Amino acid sequence: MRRCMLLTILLFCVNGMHATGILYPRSSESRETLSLDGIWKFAIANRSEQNKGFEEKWYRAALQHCAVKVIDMPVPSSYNDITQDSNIRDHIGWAWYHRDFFVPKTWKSQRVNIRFGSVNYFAIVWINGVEVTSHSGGYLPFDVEVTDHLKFGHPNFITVAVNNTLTPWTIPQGKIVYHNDSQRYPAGYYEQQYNFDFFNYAGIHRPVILVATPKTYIDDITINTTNLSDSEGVLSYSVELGGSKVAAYSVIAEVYDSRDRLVAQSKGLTGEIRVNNPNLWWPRGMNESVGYLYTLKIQLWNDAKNVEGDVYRLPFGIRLIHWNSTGVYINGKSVYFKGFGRHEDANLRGRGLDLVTLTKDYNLMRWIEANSFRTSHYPYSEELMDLADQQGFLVIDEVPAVGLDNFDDDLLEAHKQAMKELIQRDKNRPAVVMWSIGNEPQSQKQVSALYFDTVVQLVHQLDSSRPVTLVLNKASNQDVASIFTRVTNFTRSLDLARPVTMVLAQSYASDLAAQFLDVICINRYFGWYSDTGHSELITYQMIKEVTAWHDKHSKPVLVTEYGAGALAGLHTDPPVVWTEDYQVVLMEQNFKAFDQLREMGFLIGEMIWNFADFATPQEYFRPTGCMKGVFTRDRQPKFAAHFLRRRYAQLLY
Ligand code: BDP
Repeated sequence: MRRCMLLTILLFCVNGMHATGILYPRSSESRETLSLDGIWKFAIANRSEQNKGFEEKWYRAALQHCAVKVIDMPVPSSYNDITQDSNIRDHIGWAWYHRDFFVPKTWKSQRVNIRFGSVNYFAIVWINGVEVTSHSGGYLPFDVEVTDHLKFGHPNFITVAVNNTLTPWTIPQGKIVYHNDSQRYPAGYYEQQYNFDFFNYAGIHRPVILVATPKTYIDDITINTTNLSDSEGVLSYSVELGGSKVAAYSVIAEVYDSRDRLVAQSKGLTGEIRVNNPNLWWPRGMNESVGYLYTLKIQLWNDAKNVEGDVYRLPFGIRLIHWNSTGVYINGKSVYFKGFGRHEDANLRGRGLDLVTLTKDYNLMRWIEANSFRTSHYPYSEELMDLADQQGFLVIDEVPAVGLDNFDDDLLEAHKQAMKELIQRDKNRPAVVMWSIGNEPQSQKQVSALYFDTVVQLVHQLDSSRPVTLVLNKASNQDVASIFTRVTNFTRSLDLARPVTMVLAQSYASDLAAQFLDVICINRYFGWYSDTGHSELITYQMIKEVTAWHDKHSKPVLVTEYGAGALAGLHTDPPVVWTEDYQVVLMEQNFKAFDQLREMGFLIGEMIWNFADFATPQEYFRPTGCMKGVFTRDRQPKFAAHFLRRRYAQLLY
């Protein structure tokens, strides 16, 4: 593990790698869980004293006994919006968390793991003053065995140092910019910049859970549907065990239906299971039965002693995906995605897991008759993904590789690691029907071709059962871009009174990544970022654009973003940008294009940007946030939501 503690703002550390599995903590007859969520103690390190916590070893004792101002902080939550203090909201660098906890005596004979759902971005964890693990990457779980560090039947304490600094080698990327202009900035002044528009919320974002298992334990489970016939579903499964006496145990695999009836079984670490007359997992709207889940019960058995060992129950669905040049198919039926780009974002808790917002969002997505969403622009919580499995939402599962720019080996390693961790976490989820390896990279750069080829190959190798995509937005290649910029500036210098426009139909020409993908996803803001206010061009431009991508690559195309900002309550007629009215007009014009493109046979979906308004960094063109939601940030419908609902209700597969 590489640790660069001193120069924290240049932090680019490699993960403390865990073994293999990262199974969600579930209790069973052999497993107990203990949540460490609640109010923790919290402090930030001052800008000028970033290393003080390490120098003074704040992890050796309770934070409230250290020379730092300590406040209460809920876990899970982002820390940014909890106080009135802009230093905390805009903090860059180290933040410290601490809490006490008690471990029952009965756990002494067990193996105990600690598991974090996610900490943004880099985390170091100490138990009772001893460092036990570290992790980089803000949106994926990590765990580590802590048995030897715990005091059973006694109080314990945990300290977590969190660093939100983004660098050119983190996923997503950012950079620390020093301002040397002494006329305007005091000496040493720096800021964090990043290539995306969502606020870089930080902290312990998802649950912290202690898990006690037997010493020989189930470390990982993989299950896949390999074949479907009218009367049978064929599954392949594999199990990985951990611990020292693995050889003493055999594995029993049993499949239960949703009413808890045993329907099939097998033995061994790997094997095939056949389920007669299976209830297939179907997404919303494609079948009367939606989101049907079975349970795979894996049980270890000690033959010599004739006793049961570890037991884990994994929900899974029986379904097959395939794809070709014009479509994606679930259980043989072609899919049309009608859904959203979203964010995990809510008032006060920022990006922290919030079951209230999460549940409300599913209610809204069902109300509006969506069937899908993309986890733009990072993996969402496992609690959220569970409901997608259960409610039959199709998910395009995205890593946090948003806006990638320089493509060097260190970045590639971090990107590959994030992909591995995402697939490890979500591989068994029926709702996940596509992997997205990123959003809007500079894919016109020559160097990006080899880079994305490598990432796609890795994903195919890790999981050949799902298509791979990357969300593209290239407008033109760099040379062309600079020529266009110069022509535009020149035109403006001749006539300031009129807007300058150009129809962007060449975007497909400059991109170098689409050739490696199974499905092409594109983001297009016609009538908003280009030809602002010219809604009459949208249908024409969208049809040209999508057709060009398909013609060039012979692959299905999905529009993953289109949309307009709208301030709830603002109206004009005729509509102008930023009003609710214009948002609806823009949608209407896009819908006309989508309808024609569907008839042409290769458009496989439309996802409006965004489900709800969300927080951004402070920018003069974003009034407190991105306002492209069809719902407000507190989940009330804009005019657009009703309009979208009418469309989604009529759109069939
Ligand atoms: C797209 C990005 C998305 C932004 C959106 C916007 O993918 O994250 O929020 O633009 O500017 O390019 O609203």
